[in-house]
Amino acid sequence: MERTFIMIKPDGVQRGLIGDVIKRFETKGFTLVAMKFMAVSRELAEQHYDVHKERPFFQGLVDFITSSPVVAMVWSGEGVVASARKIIGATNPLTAEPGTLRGDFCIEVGRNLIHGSDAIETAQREIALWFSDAELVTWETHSKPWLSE
Ligand code: DAT
Ligand code: MG
Repeated sequence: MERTFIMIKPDGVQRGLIGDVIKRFETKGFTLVAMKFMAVSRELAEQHYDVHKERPFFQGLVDFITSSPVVAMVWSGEGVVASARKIIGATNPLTAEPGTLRGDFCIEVGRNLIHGSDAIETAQREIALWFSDAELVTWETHSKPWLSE
């Protein structure tokens, strides 16, 4: 089954929005595979955002992600990578549609609440970076027949 990596960034944790974020993925019908509350090392932050290392905002982004704890998660479901990106909304919260997490809960790109993998291959790389195989839990929700035919 398709999986994606989701991280509630330090602003989401500090602002008490952990529950709101998790609720959106739960009520949509996706399945939680792994979750941990953690401080992020500089090394992990730099690896996670490696694709942006030449961008002017890179150092500030790494400083921000390592400044306070985050909630790292893996969610699974058919089409979860693209669907999670829609639930999250545009990178700039001011252009993110109302109803999306960024559209509803934040106002600046540097404090945009949440990360979600942008493609299936990216998700595989990020899940392997943040979680060991043993931390990924295989289980079946009792709601399965009520969510899918
Ligand atoms: P996304 O998080 O929507 O995948 P991205 O991969 O382009 O967006 O950028 C990663 C993060 O870097 C983004 O969530 C916030 C930060 N960022 C992106 N563009 C920025 C900018 N122009 N100024 C400051 N921070 C930026
Ligand atoms: Mg991205």
